[in-house]
Amino acid sequence: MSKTIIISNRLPLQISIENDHLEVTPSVGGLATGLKSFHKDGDSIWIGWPGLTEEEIPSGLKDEVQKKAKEENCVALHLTSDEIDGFYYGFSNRTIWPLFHYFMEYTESDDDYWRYYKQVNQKYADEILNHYEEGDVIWVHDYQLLLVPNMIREKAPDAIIGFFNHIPFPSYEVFRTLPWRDEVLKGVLGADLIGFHTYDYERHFLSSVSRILRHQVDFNEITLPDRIVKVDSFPMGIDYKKFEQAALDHFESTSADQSELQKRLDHHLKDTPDAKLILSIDRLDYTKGIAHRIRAYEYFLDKNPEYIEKVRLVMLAVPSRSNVPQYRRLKREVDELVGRINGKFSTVSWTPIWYFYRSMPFENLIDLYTTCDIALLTPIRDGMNLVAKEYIATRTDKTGVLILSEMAGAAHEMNEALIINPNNFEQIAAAMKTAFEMPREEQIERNTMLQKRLRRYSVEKWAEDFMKSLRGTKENRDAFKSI
Ligand code: GDG
Repeated sequence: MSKTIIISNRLPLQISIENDHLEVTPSVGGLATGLKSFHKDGDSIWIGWPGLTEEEIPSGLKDEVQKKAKEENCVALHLTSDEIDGFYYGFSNRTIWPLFHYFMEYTESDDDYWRYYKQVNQKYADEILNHYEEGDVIWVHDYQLLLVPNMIREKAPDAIIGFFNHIPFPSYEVFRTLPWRDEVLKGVLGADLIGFHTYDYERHFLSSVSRILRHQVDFNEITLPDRIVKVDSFPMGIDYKKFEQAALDHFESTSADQSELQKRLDHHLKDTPDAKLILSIDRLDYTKGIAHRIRAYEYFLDKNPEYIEKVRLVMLAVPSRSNVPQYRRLKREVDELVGRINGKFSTVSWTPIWYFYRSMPFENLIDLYTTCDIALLTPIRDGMNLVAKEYIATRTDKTGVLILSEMAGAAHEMNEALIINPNNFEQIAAAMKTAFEMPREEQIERNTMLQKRLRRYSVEKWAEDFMKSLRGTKENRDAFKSI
C-alpha cells in the first residue's frame, strides 16, 4: 500500500539525553505542531533530525534513538555537529531565513554554508529514497530543504513530490540578491506542487521563476521542458478541536488541578478591579517584532497612565537558535527593554511585564490563551503565525481581542482582528485602547466569525487540500506526456 513520506528538518519529537537515558519530548514550533495531527491520523512516515548531533549520541544509544523515533512512525536522520553548524545555523538561518523575511542586512553569503546546505539536502534526499516505493507521495517541508525536491526527481523521475514553504517568499527584487538563486529555484522546481501560505508569496515565487529562470508561467503553472509545476496558496490552519477541547477541559478542572501559573494569573485579575492581561507568545526571533511590541507597550503606558497597575503584559519568549549572533543580541535587547520598562513603571504592588524566557508545557500555554484578555502579536514578517489562530480557538466563550500585525500571513484570513502595522506605535497603542474598551458583544461578534473560519480551515483541511491538489498533478503529468 502506498504511503506519504513527510520530510522536514526537525522531527516532531525532540530526543535528548538525561542521566544516560533518552528523553523524548514534543518539538515546539509551527511546522511540528501543525503537521503532527496529519501524521498521527494518516499512513505516513516522517523523516527528520531528532535534535542531537551524531557526536552527542553515545554509540550504544544510536539504535535506541531510531527505536524511539520508530514508535512514532518517524525515521531519525543523523547529522554531525559540523553539518548542523553549516547547514542549519549557517545557510538556513543566516542566509535564507533573514533574506526571506526581508532582513537583508542580516543575510550572509558564505560558500562553506552553501556547501553544507547542498551536502545535507542530499543526505535528506538519499534517506527519502531509501524509504520510497513506487506510488508513495513525498511531501517536503520548508526552507531548510529547498534543494531536496530536485535531488529526489533526479533519481526517481516519476515520484509525486510536493513542497510547502512555511515562511514568506520574498519579492523578486530581494530574492535576486541571493548568489545561489538559480540553484535554489531549480531545486524547488523538482516538485510537482509548490505551496505557500498566501497568494502574495506565491506571486513572488512565480515572478522570480519567470525572471530568473525565464520559464513560461501561465497563471499558476510553470512549464518545464518535461513537466508542468503547479504553484498555489494553502493557508495553514490549526488543530482546532484540540485547542477548543483543551480550553473546555481547562475550565472544567477544579482549583486543586490548577497550575501555579494559573493561580498567579488569577491572583492578578482578582486583586485589581478592571485588570487586563495582554498576551505575547513567540520564539525569540527578530522577525517576531518582540522589541517593537515592548516599545509600543511603553508608548501606550506613557500616553495612557490611567492603565498603570491595571494592565500587564505576559510575555513568553521561547529560546531559539541561540548559536546565531543576532538571536543572542535580540535576547540582550529584550532583557534590557523589559528591565528598563519594569524599572520605569513598576509600583510596590505591580510590574508591567511578566517575562518568561523558556518553553512551557502545552497546559500552561492553554492557561495563558484562556486567561489573557488580549493577544498582542506584532511580527515584522511572519509566514503565517499559528499563535494568533490558537488564541482565538481557545476563546470558548468568544470573548477576547486579537491585535495582529498586517505582516503576518494570518492577517489575510483574520480581518476581524485589530490589524496593525508593527512599526506604528501610535496605531498599536490606539488598538490596545480599543481592545480594552471593546464591548463584550463586539468581541463575541468578531470572534464568532473568526472561529467559524478557523474551524472550517483546520490543519486537517489544509493537509487534505494540499494532498488532493498534489495527487491531481499526476493526472496533469500524464496528460502532458501524451501531447
Ligand atoms: C513557522 C513560521 C508559520 C510556542 N511556544 C510554546 C509553544 N509554541 C507553539 C505554538 C505554535 C508554535 O509553537 C509557533 O508557531 P508560529 O506559527 O507562531 O511560529 P514559527 O515557529 O515561527 O513557525 C510561521 C509556521 O511555521 C507554520 O507554517 O505559521 O510563520 O515562522 O503552535 O503553540 N508550544 C509549547 N510551549 C511553548 O512554550 N508547548
